[in-house]
Amino acid sequence: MTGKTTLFTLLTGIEPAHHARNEVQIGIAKVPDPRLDKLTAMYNPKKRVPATVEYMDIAGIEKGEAAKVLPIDKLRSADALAHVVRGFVDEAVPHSEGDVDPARDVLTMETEFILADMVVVEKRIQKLKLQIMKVQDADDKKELAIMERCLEALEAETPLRNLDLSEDDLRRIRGYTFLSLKPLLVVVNADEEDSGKLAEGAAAFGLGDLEKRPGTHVIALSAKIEAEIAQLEQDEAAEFRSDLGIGDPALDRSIQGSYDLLGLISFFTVGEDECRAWTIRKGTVAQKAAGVIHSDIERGFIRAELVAYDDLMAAGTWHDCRDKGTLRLEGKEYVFKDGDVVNFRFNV
Ligand SMILES: Nc1nc2c(ncn2[C@@H]2O[C@H](COP(=O)(O)OP(=O)(O)OP(=O)(O)O)[C@@H](O)[C@H]2O)c(=O)[nH]1
Ligand SMILES: [Mg+2]
Repeated sequence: MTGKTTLFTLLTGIEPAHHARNEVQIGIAKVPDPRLDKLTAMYNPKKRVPATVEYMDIAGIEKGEAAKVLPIDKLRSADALAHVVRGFVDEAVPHSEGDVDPARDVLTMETEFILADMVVVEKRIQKLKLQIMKVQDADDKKELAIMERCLEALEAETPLRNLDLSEDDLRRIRGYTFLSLKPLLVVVNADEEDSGKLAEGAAAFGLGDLEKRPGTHVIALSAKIEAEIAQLEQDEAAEFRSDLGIGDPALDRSIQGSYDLLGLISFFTVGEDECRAWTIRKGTVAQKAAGVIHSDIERGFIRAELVAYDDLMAAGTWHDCRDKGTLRLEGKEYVFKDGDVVNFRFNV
């Protein structure tokens, strides 16, 4: 027990149901975004709609029993994994390894993911070899080469996300939903006593090296303290934080960390009815971004009328952006940037 459900409840507001140990709980967290707060203050809309991230809460495993209880299929369906590791000492809460050692526990879980991936890779390699003996197919050969690279990495206990795979390689193996390829958020659930170390982050908990790996992000927090803070009014909470020397809200950082790891960015729509953050992947072009709002807007796309968030703040109003020339008209191939404030022109 590391505090996964405690954290899940804090992030999503869903109280721990009395579900069976193997059942998976799903919940939605609102992505905190100070920019949306500013836009809401500017437009005073009837509705404020933040971006969201969906979390799944699963039961923890004991060492070596992963295949028995880890719901691998559920994990495979996720876009990223969050591993909550035990950093707090509490005799009353059982720990599968007996003592507290975040670095060891991260490795234990990683080994489970690597073993699960290895099974899939080995099967696939066998099948590909047989197929290639029958028919010399270029795509099969390419996939075999990638799979062999993957196997070599896994045998060296290296997670697949550490490999420098090309876009084309990734496309070819996407369907296998490898666990060790998924972006990983490690959350150290630290002891209340260590609140002074939280601001230092990963290094203070022996996870400094992990933080440097590709697709990996480490956050340290105390679920217990966060649960106490969640009961407080905003002013009190801020005071409590500064007394304990804890920086910005850890839950906000967890959600933002998830969002970044997933390669997601936000664009905004604004107006008197609604100010809203919309979620797209980095690299999404204007016409596709329009489709996130409605398929009609994508189909009938004419232009995106937009301004960068900072420019809108600097100018003060949409109208002033037009005067200053920071308001632009972009076509369907324009690549959206994080924080673009947009009004789509479309025709259906
Ligand atoms: N002292 C202390 N106790 C905590 C902390 N976080 C969670 N707990 C306690 O640890 C116990 C287990 O917490 P859960 O959140 O249910 O742990 P879990 O990881 O979901 O456990 P499993 O689902 O069984 O794997 C509860 O009694 C919590 O109150 C913490 O930061 N400090
Ligand atoms: Mg739980």
